[in-house]
Amino acid sequence: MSTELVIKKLDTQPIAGQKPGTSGLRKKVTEFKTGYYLHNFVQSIFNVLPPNEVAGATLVVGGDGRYFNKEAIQIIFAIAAANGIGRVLVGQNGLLSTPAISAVVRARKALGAIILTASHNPGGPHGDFGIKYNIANGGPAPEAITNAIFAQTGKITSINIAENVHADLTKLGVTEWKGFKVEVIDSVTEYASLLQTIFDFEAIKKLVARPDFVFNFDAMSGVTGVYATRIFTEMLGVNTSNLINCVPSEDFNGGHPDPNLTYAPELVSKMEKGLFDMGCASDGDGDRNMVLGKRFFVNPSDSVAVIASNFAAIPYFKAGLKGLARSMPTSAALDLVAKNLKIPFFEVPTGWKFFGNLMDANTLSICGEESFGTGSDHIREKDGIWAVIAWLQILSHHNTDATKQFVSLENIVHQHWKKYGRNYYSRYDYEEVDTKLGDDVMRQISEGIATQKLVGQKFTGVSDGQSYEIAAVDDFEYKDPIDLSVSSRQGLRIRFTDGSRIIYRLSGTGSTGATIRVYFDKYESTSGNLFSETQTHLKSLIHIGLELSSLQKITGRKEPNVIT
Ligand code: G16
Repeated sequence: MSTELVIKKLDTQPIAGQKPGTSGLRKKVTEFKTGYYLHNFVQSIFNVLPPNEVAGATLVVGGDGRYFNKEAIQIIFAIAAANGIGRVLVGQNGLLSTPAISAVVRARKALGAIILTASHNPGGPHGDFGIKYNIANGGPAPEAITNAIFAQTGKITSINIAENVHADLTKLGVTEWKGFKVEVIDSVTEYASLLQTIFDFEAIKKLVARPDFVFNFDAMSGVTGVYATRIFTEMLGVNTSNLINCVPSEDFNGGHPDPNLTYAPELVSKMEKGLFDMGCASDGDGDRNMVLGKRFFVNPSDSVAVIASNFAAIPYFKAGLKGLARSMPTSAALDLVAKNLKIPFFEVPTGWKFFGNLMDANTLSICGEESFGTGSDHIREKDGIWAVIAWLQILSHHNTDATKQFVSLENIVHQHWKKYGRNYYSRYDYEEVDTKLGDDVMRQISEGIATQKLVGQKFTGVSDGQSYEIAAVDDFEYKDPIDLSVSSRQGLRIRFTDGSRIIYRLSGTGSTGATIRVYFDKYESTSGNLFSETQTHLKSLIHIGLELSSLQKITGRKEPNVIT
């Protein structure tokens, strides 16, 4: 006989500021631990979901293992039980990467998932925490749902909670109450099985075994350590000594688990020394990826374009691609691949949630974002490990004859540029800027956009002497072609007559002040200069972008914190 649930109602009141950003609600851990901050948000999710869909349904819960993950999971069990959920699937020790959660939701036909992560933001007692709701397709809830959850947080008065629900997260198996179960599942198995149906692991094993190819992976002390150990080592034969920072840590060992050139210094310096042929990193929750060749950085915008143009190397795409998509600030390299393949192409706002509808409507196979996100319709989240294996598969495809000279990652990207031309691309991040100053920078540009007075302005490039003329300016708006919903104010866009673009956005994933992002994209055709250094090549465009926004004058910042 299983135990009856002891359910009670807690009185609460609305807490200001619980508006989900680009990808869920992210705040300091200290805020999440105060009073009913977490409880209120979780109950607000249930207040939005139709009770008949919740009754007896399966919910997936897990996170990237950051500080407060385990306590938050127990609170979610108790609230889920009291709101009628029938079964919660949770990763062992509370660990499930964001892509693995998406895979489990789909495989188990769950109602949805609650994901506990602040992604690439630092963790620990003074770091960030985050929560987001994913729907039954395994992807992030669309804006209509996140807006409804936010509206609930503004009027919530009570929380339903089961007093006697607590489950041991360390042991696989089921704990049961009357009408409610918690099942602790292996964090890796279901996700790894899915990847085995997508890629040719045998071919990759042969690549990994080559003496002239050394691979290295940095999990940045995030959740992917658990996946890397099982998938790269046990399934693909990578030596354990080539995996670094693969033990998940509650504070990411004091690091900033953001796989980019600034925050993954250990891997970047090894790659610059030429120690490995391929080096990759993933973020806290395993959905972002960075791919490096020997002394060579693969820009994320190029990465998705190269994967798409080499789709035939990946068994999952053997029937061809349905369509391609990128977020608006991502470079236009992918557009050229779609054009060449004569398949549909979509430009969506920043945020993986915008790809879900297109995938569900069978019009999208591969998509990516400049923010180190790459993925496909195998799930509804971006997928760091998938992207790394996609590159391994492409390398193995180009190197089937072991007697020939090794075709490197750099060779493959260079071949791509020679075929399509190159989009020189860079992003400048100014982090933790005073919120008002961030708004002032955006206002400076948006006024010129509103009055259209920027159109027709001409500049002479400070370093290349080239003439740049503004052709069009707007604040990007997206109409979802499937559900026809409209998302406005998605980034200030300045387009030049030669196709170059400068884009300004405020990040929606930070927790302190404003992070200003400025994106630069300049196309060089196949007959142009394809092999310049990126910052040198973009110097004139960057200068124009900083001048137009008065960014340095308004914020007092001479340099960005991160340059990609
Ligand atoms: C999230 C979203 C991505 C987005 C990124 C950056 O990623 O899922 O789609 O590109 O944030 O957003 P922002 O520029 O607003 O900071 P993640 O990995 O943080 O969940």
